[in-house]
Amino acid sequence: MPINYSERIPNNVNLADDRRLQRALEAWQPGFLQWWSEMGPETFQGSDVYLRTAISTDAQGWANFGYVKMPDYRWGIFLADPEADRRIPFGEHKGEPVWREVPGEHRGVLRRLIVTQGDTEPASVEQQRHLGRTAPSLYDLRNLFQVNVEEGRHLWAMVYLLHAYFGRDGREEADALLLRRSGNADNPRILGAFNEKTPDWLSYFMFAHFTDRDGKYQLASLAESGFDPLARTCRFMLTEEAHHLFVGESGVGRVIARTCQLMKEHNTDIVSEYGGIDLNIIQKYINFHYSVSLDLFGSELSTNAANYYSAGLKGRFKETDRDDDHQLNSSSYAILKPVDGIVVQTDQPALNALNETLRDSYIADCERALARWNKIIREAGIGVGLKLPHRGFRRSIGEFAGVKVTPDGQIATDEEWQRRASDWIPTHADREFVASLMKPVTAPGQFAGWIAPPVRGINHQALDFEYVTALPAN
Ligand code: BYC
Repeated sequence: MPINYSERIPNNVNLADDRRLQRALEAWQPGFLQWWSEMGPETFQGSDVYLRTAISTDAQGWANFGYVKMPDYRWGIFLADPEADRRIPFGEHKGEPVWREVPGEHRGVLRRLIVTQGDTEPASVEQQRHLGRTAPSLYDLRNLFQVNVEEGRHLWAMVYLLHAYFGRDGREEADALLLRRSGNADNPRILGAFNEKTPDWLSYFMFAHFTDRDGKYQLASLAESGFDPLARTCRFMLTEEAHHLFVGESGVGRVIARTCQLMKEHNTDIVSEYGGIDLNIIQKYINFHYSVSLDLFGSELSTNAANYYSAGLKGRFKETDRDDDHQLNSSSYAILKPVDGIVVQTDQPALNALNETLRDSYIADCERALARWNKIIREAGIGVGLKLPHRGFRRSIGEFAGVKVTPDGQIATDEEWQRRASDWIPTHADREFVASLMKPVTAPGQFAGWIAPPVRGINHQALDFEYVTALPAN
C-alpha cells in the first residue's frame, strides 16, 4: 500500500479520514521533535545523511535513498497490508477472526506490551546519541543514523497504536514514552538493557547484534498477535530491523577481521599494541552483551507470558509454521535451573515456559551468527574461536538471577567469581583501551585502524561515497 507523504504525518492508514486521531497525533508530534533534538544524535542534526525512507510497505522497493537532514526525516505510520480473512493463530481464541479493535478484557495487558516495546525504541537512540563524535568512518556514521531514525519511527509505530486504540490512557502512555530517559535514576527506561551505557563503537555493534536481535524475536512474536493492527505494524517493523542486525553482525565481523589481519601480520595474539582489539576483549564484550540481552526475554517460567499466549496477544517465533495444537495446554518444555550447586534440566508446562521457548529461538540464531564470525577467524588460519557463554551466566532475571554461573555453565563460589570476573567481562582497563581507539575518521573511504572496511557500500554506492556531508566543524 503506498504511503501518503503529502500529509504532515506520512501514513498508509488513511489518517485524514479520522480527524480526532490525526489531531491527537499532530499534537504529539512537536513533543517527539523536541525529544529528538534533545536526545537524538548529538551535533549532526544539520548534516546531510544518505538515508533510506519507506515509500511503500510491500516487499519490492519500499526504500528510497537520498540526502536528508535527520530532523527532516519523514517519520510516520506504516502498517503491512492486511491479510484477507486472517484468523487468530494460537491460544484460547484460535481460529476466530482476528481483532480489529482491542478486546476489552485484554486492554491492560495489551497496552503494557505495546508500551514496553515502544519504550525500547527511544531508549536505544538515547543510548547511542554520543557515538557520532567517534565514528570509524562515514559509512558507519550513516548506518548509525539510519538505525536511529528508524528506531524513532518504531516509536511512532507504537504511539499510533496507543493513540488509535487506547483512548486517554493510551495518550498518557505516549506522552510518558517521551519523558523516561535511559539510565536516569528517577525515571529510567523499562527494561534493564536499555539503561546500560553504549560508550564506544564495539559496544554499539554488540548492542545492534545482540539487543536488536531480541527486538527481532519480540517483534516476530507480536507479529503473530490476534490484535491485527499490532501484528501488521510489527510485520513492517521487522523489515527495518533486518538492517539493524546487519549493522551489528557485520560491524563485529569487521572488527574481528581486522584483529585477525593484525594477528597474522605481527605474529601475535596481542594486537592492542598495533591499534587492534584483542580477541579476548571481543570475547568479553560478547559475554556482557549476550547476557544482558538474554535477560530481555523475561523469566523462564512466566504466568505473564502464559496469559499473553492464551489470550492470543503474543505468540511464539514463527507460530504459524509450527506443527502442534497452538494451545499448549498439555505439552511440556525443558527448562534449565540451578539446583543445589549444579544446573539441571526440568520439564515444565509449555505454556509457562514461553519466554524460554523464545529465548531458545534467539540463542539458536546467535549461535548461527557466532559460527559466521568464527569462520572469519578460521579462514585467517587462527585456531581459537569465540564462544557464547552459558545461558545462566551473569543473569539478573529468572531462575539464574543472582547465581554465579561461569561462562561454561559451572556454578561458582563468590570467591571464585570475584577472582575470575575480569577474565569474563570487560574490565575498566579494557573499556578504557577500547575508548582510546575511538577517534573519528571523517574522510570519505577511510576507516579507523581497529575495523576492516565493509565488503560493499550502501545501495550500490562506492565505499568512498560521502555518506554524510556538511559535517560539524570540530
Ligand atoms: N528488565 O513474567 P516475567 C527492541 C519484569 S527489544 C526489567 O518474566 P514477562 C529493541 C516484567 O516486566 C524488544 N524488568 O516477564 C532492541 C515483569 O514485571 P511485572 C522489546 C523485566 O512479562 C534494540 C516481571 O519482571 N520488546 O525492540 O513474561 C533497539 C516478571 O517477569 C525484565 C519487548 O520486550 C528486564 N529485562 O516478560 C531498539 C516485547 N524482564 O509485570 C529496540 C514486549 C522481565 O511483574 N514485552 N521484567 O511488573 C514483553 O513481551 C515482556 O514484557 C517481556 C517480559 C518479555 C519483556
